[in-house]
Amino acid sequence: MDNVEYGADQIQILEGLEAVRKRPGMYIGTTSSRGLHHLVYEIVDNSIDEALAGYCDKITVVINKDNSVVVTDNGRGIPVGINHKAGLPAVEVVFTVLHAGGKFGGGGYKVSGGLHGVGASVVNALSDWLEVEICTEGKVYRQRYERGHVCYPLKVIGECEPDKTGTKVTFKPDASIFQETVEFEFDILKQRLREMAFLTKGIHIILRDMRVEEGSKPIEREFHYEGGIKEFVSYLNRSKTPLYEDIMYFESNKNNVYVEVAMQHNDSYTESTYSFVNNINTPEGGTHMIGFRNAITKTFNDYARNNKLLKESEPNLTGEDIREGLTAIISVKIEDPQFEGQTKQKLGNSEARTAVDSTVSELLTYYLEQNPTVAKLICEKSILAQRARDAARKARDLTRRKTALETASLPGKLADCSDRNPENCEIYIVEGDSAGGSAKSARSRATQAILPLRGKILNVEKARLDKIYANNEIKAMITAFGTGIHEDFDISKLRYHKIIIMADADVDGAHISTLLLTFIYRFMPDLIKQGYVYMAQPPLYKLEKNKNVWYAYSDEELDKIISEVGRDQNNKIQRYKGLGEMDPEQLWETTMDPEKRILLRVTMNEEAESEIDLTFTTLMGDKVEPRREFIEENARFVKNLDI
Ligand code: TSJ
Repeated sequence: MDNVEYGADQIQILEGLEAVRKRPGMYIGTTSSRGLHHLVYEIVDNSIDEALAGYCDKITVVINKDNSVVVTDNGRGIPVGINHKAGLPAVEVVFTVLHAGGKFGGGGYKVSGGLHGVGASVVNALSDWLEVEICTEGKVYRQRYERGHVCYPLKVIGECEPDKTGTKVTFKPDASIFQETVEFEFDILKQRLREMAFLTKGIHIILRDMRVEEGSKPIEREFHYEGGIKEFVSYLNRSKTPLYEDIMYFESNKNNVYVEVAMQHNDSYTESTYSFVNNINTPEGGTHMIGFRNAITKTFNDYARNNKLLKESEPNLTGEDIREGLTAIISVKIEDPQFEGQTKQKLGNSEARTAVDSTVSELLTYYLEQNPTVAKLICEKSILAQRARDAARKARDLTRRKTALETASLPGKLADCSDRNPENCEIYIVEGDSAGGSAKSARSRATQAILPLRGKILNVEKARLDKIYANNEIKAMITAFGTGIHEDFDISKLRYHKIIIMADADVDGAHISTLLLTFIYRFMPDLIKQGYVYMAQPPLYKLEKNKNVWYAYSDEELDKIISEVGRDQNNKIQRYKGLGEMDPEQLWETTMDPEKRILLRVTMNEEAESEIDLTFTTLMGDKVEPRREFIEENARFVKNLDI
């Protein structure tokens, strides 16, 4: 490297990037896999900015065999002219000066969020090497950096067609910084790039994975949504039944705030609203979300009153009533986003609230006037929700009063354990009476409680609250766990530190597990987030030979055991069709004995919370096709624990 002369400015530059390498966490949050993937988003954000400025409609992301990544766009190309303040080509400033972002070259401002507002220089500092190539005015320029250091001054390496322009950045993350992993995951990049494509209508984003066997074709996905967030809503509702065909779409651009909202109700009872600021998800919402909620509550109430859908004597619809079954995307783009709250994820800018509120109020009022059939459908659904909420409140008041009166009102079916220290205790949720019976006699009474559930488990995504609260299985779980639900949830009251779902190792069992997980996720998500929920792993096969017994938990394992003991007539292989086929002793030995069992902890990827949300929703929808997708992808959210 280093055939450049160093003046005071350059020394400062190097100190800046050295600081990034010393404390990478300060700049990218984490050096885990998540931080690694953020490097790609940061680079792609720059191309998205170019697209938002109107000069770019194609971005290609390639994962190379060596896990370096190439991001190419067909924008104007990072400016190569000398930046007078730094006395260096603008592109070199972009890559070597901290916080330079996209502000160089004049004109457009940086609207996309980037990672914590830092830019390409951070990616450069954290890369083993990085190369940038720019096509502009018939020439191809190149510069290379190693761990942030310039290898040679920007140079022309060839020619290109005179009207072709664009930027190509290749970088290889530094393994000494990303010590956990430097391997990119196709699915993680896919998820975020798809989201970026939804949020930037018209853009083509291509993701290509070259890490395939010699001779096979690379894996490639292209994301392109002419309808932008409107198509995002249609994607989120893909396995649901929409209440009406239209997807409402409202857009405005005033006072330096660009607002886009898309929404459609489905026939379910849960709300899925996702908000974004400068293409960054804001799971905790903020002013833009508040503006949206205000607007729809006010607008629908006005409409319902004006059109006599709500009688004068009846109370207003609440926001919750109106948002029942609503899928919505709120996307704002503002120049200087302020984030608040503990995790700095909540938008604070008040101009975002007024912009979203006025845009949605105005355009939704107009839409409802133009589309009375849709308006009526939504109002009627909201009124039903209002009634159900009322009934649910009464039912809930009843259960609350009950628990206050008789503290020990544990469900009759529960075979509780004797130990009173929750840390030692576990509860097995078992489907069916016969398996429940075996589990009861097999268990270790001191620490293992058994709750057998009968019949079909209610799908909480397809039932209203009043019905959910009336369901015996659900009531039994709520009282057994002890924590309460929703806003009453109190983890310190948890009665068992392991909640173990034990279901048959077949499709029905998987379905029951999912129903149970969906219930827990929707009503007490912290149980999952804090790692208290597990799945038992019953064996699939029993192999007996010469008085010896082996259990196999997968086909591969069975094959392995057979190859070890020899394949002959003495092998007696039994395939378990369900837990009920095991006697208590076998059930204990294979599935319940803490010394021998396999438990899977149910985890969720915090950053992909919305994705999990989708995954659960997908499975529970009524259309068949996406369900398979869930079962395959679900395996990723379940992590191996014991053994
Ligand atoms: F992050 C990055 F800097 F490394 C990067 C920037 C990476 C990639 C793949 C693309 C880009 C990028 C930057 N694409 N397009 C641009 N555009 C500009 O930097 C640019 C071009 C012209 C003008 C102008 O005012 O003429 C202004 C800007 C910001």
